[in-house]
Amino acid sequence: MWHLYEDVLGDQWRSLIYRKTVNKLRSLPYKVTSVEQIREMYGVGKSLVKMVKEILGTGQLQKLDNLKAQVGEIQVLGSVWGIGAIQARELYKKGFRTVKDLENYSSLTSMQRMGVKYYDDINLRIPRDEVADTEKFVRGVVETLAPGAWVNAAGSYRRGKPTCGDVDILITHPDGSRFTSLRCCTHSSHLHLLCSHQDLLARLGGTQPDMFMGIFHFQGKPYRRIDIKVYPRHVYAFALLAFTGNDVLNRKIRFLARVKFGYKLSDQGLFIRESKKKDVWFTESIPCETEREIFEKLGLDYPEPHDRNW
Ligand code: DCT
Ligand code: MG
Repeated sequence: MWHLYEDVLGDQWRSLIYRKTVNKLRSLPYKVTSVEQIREMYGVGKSLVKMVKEILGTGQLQKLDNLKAQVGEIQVLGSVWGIGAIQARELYKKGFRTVKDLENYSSLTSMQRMGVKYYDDINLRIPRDEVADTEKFVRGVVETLAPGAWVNAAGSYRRGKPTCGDVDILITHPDGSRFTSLRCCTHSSHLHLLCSHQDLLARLGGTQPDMFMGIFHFQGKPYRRIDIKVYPRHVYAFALLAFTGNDVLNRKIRFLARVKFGYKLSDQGLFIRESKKKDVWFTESIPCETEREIFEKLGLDYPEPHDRNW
């Protein structure tokens, strides 16, 4: 209950009470087999005695089961595309319990409405062949906008997974002047081009011009989630590393970069700390043309993408 209140429900106060209680019970030199053993303890109230009694008598705790059910419903609401953990809790407080409940809720953003509408489809895994076909299709569209552009499917696809949760596509152009026209491909007017092109149907999600988050419907397959990100060539290796993942590897190497060298690693580069004390970094990244170079700069062995499934 301590963890559910803290991690999912964001109720720090209740979490603290349970944490204290758990630690207190854990610190006892004996296993509690009767409520009499705790009744007189400092800070033990009636409700805790009641709960311990229930656990000792039935091996269960109804309050925990209820809380787990509530948390499960909040997590489902939070799994809708565009709805975060905090909003999921707010929606739950407003009385929403299932994704279906959200269908006619007018206060959702357009992204969230699409997340609700295509919820079942989006939750299906995508066979990697379909990701490859999508990458090929996007490459074809991008080629018409900026010939010579690089288009790579990253994420779990690049790590060799047989199925993927979404399609993560990264784009750059080795020629800086061409890159400008490429950035335009994620602007809404150009998205129209993408949308009307064959079956690629998508909506602008983010406000940044170099990012497109959408849902597409390709060749009669289920509706799928796609993220398309456009980076300048000089940070492309960092972007490719970050969006190949997996997330655990990213956390690990970012942590290592920080503690070993005081560097900040992100999808935008590898930055040297400007001042020893403050969280201030130089804005210019250490140049790295390839992912291998990034690992070298961090003194780490280079893992092939399929060895990055930690
Ligand atoms: N990522 C990260 N931290 C996160 C989430 C993602 O660093 N919390 C990075 C690593 C993977 C990449 O972004 C793409 O993210 P997802 O598409 O969410 O993950 P995936 O590894 O591609 O897995 P899935 O098959 O579920 O899409
Ligand atoms: Mg992915």
